[in-house]
This record gives sequence, C-alpha cells and structure tokens, in this order.
Amino acid sequence: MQLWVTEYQTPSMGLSVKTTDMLLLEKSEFQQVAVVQTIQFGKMLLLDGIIQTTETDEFVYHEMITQIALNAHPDPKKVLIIGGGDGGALREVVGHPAVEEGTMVEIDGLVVDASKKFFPHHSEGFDNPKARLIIDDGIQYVKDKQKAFDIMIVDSTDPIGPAVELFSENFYSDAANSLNDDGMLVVQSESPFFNADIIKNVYKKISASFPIVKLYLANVPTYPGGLWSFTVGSKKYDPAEINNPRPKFEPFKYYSEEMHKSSFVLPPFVKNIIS
Ligand code: AG3
Repeated sequence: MQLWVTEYQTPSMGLSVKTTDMLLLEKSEFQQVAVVQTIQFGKMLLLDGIIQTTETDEFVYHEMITQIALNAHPDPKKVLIIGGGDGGALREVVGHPAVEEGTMVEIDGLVVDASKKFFPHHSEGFDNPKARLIIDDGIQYVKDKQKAFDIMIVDSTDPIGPAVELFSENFYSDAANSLNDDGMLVVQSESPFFNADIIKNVYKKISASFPIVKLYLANVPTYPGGLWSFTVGSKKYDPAEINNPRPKFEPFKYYSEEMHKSSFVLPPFVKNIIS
C-alpha cells in the first residue's frame, strides 16, 4: 500500500511524505487535526493539511523558539506561550531551571489531546508542576494582562484563519503591555524563501512596540524552504547575547552557546528583507 501525504507549501510546490498509517483524522471547532505515521520523520501532526511538527525534527524548532529568549533573559520566571498545542515549546520552557511558571494558552483542546496521545516526548511538559494549561483564545487572554510575564512565545500556525490576528500590530502592542519592563516576545515568522512579505511585516509591526527587534534562523526540514525565521522583540536586553548562562548546554540537540550567537548571523538576502 502506498499512502502519501503532501503539504502544498506554495501553490506550485509540495512536500510529500510516505506514510504507513493514519492515526487520527478529526475535525475540531477550529480545524482538521491529523496525525500520520511517516517513514522519514516518525509521527507527524498536520492542521488543515499544514505540517506542524514531527517526532524527529521537532527539537530544532522547539529548542530555538524557546531557548534563545530563555537564555538571553537574565531571570525568566514567568513565561507565556500562545498556541503551541503540541506542548513542545512548553516542555522546553518548564525544563529551564529559572522558570517558575510556564503558562500555555491554546485555542484548540483537540490538539493538546492528540499530542498527549501520540507525541509523548512533545507532551511531557504538561505533567510538570510548573506548567499551566489554558484552553482559550490567546488574543483575548493577553488583552488585559499588565507586566505579568518575562517572556512571551507565540508558537502559531501560518497566518491563515484564526492565526491572522497573531501577526497584527494590535496583538504585538498587547503583548508588550503584558510583559515586564525587561520582557521579550518571540514569534515564529515563517520562511525567508517563500514568505519574505510576512517577515518584513512582522519585523515592522514588532518594531512599533519594542525598542530592540532581531531576526534569527534555524533549519527545520519539514517547513517550507527548510530555513525558518523567528523574530524577537525585546524591551531591554539584546536577544543575541547570553545573559543567563547555564552550567552546560548538553541536553540540547540544536541549541548551544555557539548556535545562539550564530543564529543571528543573517545571509544578505535575509538582511535585505528586514532593512
Ligand atoms: N508552528 C507552525 C509553524 C509553521 C509551519 N508552516 C508550514 N508547514 N507551512 C508549529 C507548531 C509546533 N509547536
């Protein structure tokens, strides 16, 4: 039997993976949630046909969306994650020794349930006593928060449907208000090869609410183009500097002190996008 799953990353290009099993296919109030067993990447989670995470390459994205800010901030006690239903980002956050509370606000409870069932490593953070899970709309959640967090991480889907607002200037301004005076916001900001317009807009909009804005990169093989961008807005500290060094960086598979520094080194075509 041949069962292939394709994400159309652009209207004229797709990434196809051969699968051996369809483990879940269910419609929630918000989207179609699918989990497939792939040969190349282990289990894979798709939302409305868009690849979100896989067992074998998730470490790149989840370490890099969290560890940069966690180690650039000198004392990250309270961390908020918007989205990130699979729990991969939460696992990294609650694993950091300085963090006292990691709150995750995910709109779709079905994604959390699917992860708990099929992605044991992603979801192990849900059981950590530092973790707090809220199933709700993250956009509404941040609106009335004032200086409540040290770091906010936006682990969203692509800017389609309910996620569109998460890429807006209003949301970034609410995010800034909900952060302490030395707070940092990290967002996933899509592919430099295929989404230059999104990166440009995110950079401009975050700059309206944060004095320091920087872009960094990581390689995620299952995302469009393989090269992925993250944008940080910071109120005080340079996100490219490590201000909270850990004794060692061994538990990581992608993040290290050297990777922290080098991820902010941008090729000219990416520098051009944000200049
Ligand atoms: N967040 C989604 C990244 C966007 C992927 N885009 C795509 N495949 N077109 C991932 C959630 C992981 N916790």
